[in-house]
Amino acid sequence: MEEDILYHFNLGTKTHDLAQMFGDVKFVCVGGSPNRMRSFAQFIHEQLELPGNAADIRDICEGTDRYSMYKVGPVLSVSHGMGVPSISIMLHELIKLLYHARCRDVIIFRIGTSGGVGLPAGTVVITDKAVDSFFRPQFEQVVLGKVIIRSTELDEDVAQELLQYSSELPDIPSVIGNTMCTHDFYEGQGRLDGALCSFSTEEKLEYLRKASEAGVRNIEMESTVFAAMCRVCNLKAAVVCVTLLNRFEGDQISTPHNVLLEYQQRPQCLVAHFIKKHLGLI
Ligand code: R2B
Ligand code: URA
Repeated sequence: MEEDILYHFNLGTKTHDLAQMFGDVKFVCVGGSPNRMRSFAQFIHEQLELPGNAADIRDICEGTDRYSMYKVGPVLSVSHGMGVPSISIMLHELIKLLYHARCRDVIIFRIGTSGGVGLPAGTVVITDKAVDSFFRPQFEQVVLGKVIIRSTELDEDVAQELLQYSSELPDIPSVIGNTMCTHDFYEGQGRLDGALCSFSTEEKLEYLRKASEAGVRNIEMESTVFAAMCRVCNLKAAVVCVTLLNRFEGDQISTPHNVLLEYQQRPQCLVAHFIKKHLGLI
């Protein structure tokens, strides 16, 4: 293409020097909420002891309200919204951005929240395989009216390394397990508390038991397409999500706000530790 417009980022190859802006990126962290990804960028700024004021970090995508993007040294922090369609649009443009910027040896992390399957709230799940609602390690994409199936295996070494680092940090209980990705937060995740509910409590628990038997430790809404797209594009990828509740015990997120905030910092601390290790800072 003579010009590539990354429409949802409000960036383009003719309007921006992407190699100059992003050429030194080595780590990309993506997560659902724009505010959380801003806090993460500020946290990384402090952790890497970079010059300047962390509070002054600018949203590179301020020209659009679809996604937010912050760059701190070699780390790019990008929001992706909720659900497969939202993250997949973002990933198309992010992967093209990394290509245009001629980035090499990038590791990408999704840091997020999830519902736990038989784990206490606050546990960090490092994803082994991302599975769909039938517990299959695959992502189905409809292309030109036909279903294309892509594998959702993630980088095993990065996952093991993250697990090792979690044991070096206080208060980050972590496990490696499968992550189920659904297309809905309510019925799609077996919740009884949505506006619609077509099943009984017993049926819900039976489904969660089957998920658990298939190695599923948590449920969220983006991991399969994230894993599939990164794999096809040869990007080393990991998914690190904290559980906000144990779904065998309930559906509502009733944990106090300050506790939820602390939980959400756990994947951030773990990934920051990984980055610092890789940069030789610790
Ligand atoms: C986790 O949390 C969000 C739903 O509350 C969704 O984006 C996800 O994967
Ligand atoms: N995010 C989800 O997708 N599910 C939960 O239960 C909690 C957070």
